[in-house]
Amino acid sequence: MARPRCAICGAPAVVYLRYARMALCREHFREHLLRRVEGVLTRAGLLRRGARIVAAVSGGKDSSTLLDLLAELSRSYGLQVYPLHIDLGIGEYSAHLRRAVERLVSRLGLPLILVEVRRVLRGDGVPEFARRAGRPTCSVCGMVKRYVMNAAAEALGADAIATGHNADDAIAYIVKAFIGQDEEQMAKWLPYTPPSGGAVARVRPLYEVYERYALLYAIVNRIPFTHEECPYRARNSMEDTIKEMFNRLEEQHPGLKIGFLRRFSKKRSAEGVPGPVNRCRICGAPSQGEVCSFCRLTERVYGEPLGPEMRRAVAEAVEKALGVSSGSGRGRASAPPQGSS
Ligand code: Q46
Ligand code: ZN
Ligand code: ZN
Repeated sequence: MARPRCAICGAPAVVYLRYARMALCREHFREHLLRRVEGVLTRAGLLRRGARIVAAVSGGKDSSTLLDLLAELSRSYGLQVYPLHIDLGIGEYSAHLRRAVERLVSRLGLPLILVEVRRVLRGDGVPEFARRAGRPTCSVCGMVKRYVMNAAAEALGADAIATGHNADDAIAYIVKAFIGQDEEQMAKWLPYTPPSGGAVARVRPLYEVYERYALLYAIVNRIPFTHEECPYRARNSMEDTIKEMFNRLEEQHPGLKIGFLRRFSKKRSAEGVPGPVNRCRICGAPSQGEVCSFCRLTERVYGEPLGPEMRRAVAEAVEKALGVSSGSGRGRASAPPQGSS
């Protein structure tokens, strides 16, 4: 059987996009994904020279693909992209992720903001911290990641934090929240969440990119990432089942997933999403209450609130990555010029 050819240039195709009824070569597949990412960034007002975006990179396929695409956009539009990796201290798994991220950023020529939670949590990784706190590992992990991401974005004076959530993730969280009739959770799953109550804006540039294409992109472009799964990841979760269900529906109705997300985001505005309203009186991070959850939990586990220390460690990691030294740990670090080609 003849190898399919790219619908645009006739070169050998690497992908057939059922929803667009189109085969594409490696170059045009890249173009296609770039247009999707550009669309989200444009609507969020972030596709402009000088926009500062912290890209959270875990070392998995989605965020690695995201960083590669954002690096390309930084070259064409003059965005300032800052990769942030949080070493969560989850044994060998974290070590693999970190190596993948280090290879990726060195290939892209970007400075990496690397935050190691063990350095602040008295030698503990997230699993030990969660065990001592008597809380589920993933909920503590999520809290730590949110805290560090926001602190890094604040130290940089960033306009937004970009995460690698893809279309399938967004659908799974939306449908799960719908089942629980949790309006607040549902409203969070838009491509862009504006800054609110001190929390830095969030953008999900892969919102319209299917999981399988994020993976394929990473493979055909030989992007360093790890296939390994976190040992704490729940098996057969409701999210996984929802993803399977929607993939079956997509088989029968190509384009259904993108259509669903577009209708969902059109109908809602993120304005109504309630963000944190206070600043933690201990560390100054945005917080729902008087003291933020990071300070509260670390105080309970380690006898003192570690928010100020974590914010200092994050600010130092930012300064180290940018090769600047402000000495203060607060405020806005300035960046070396990026992407002018
Ligand atoms: S890293 Fe952390 Fe995930 Fe591992 S402990 Fe759970 S939340 S599963 S995305
Ligand atoms: Zn082509
Ligand atoms: Zn705090």
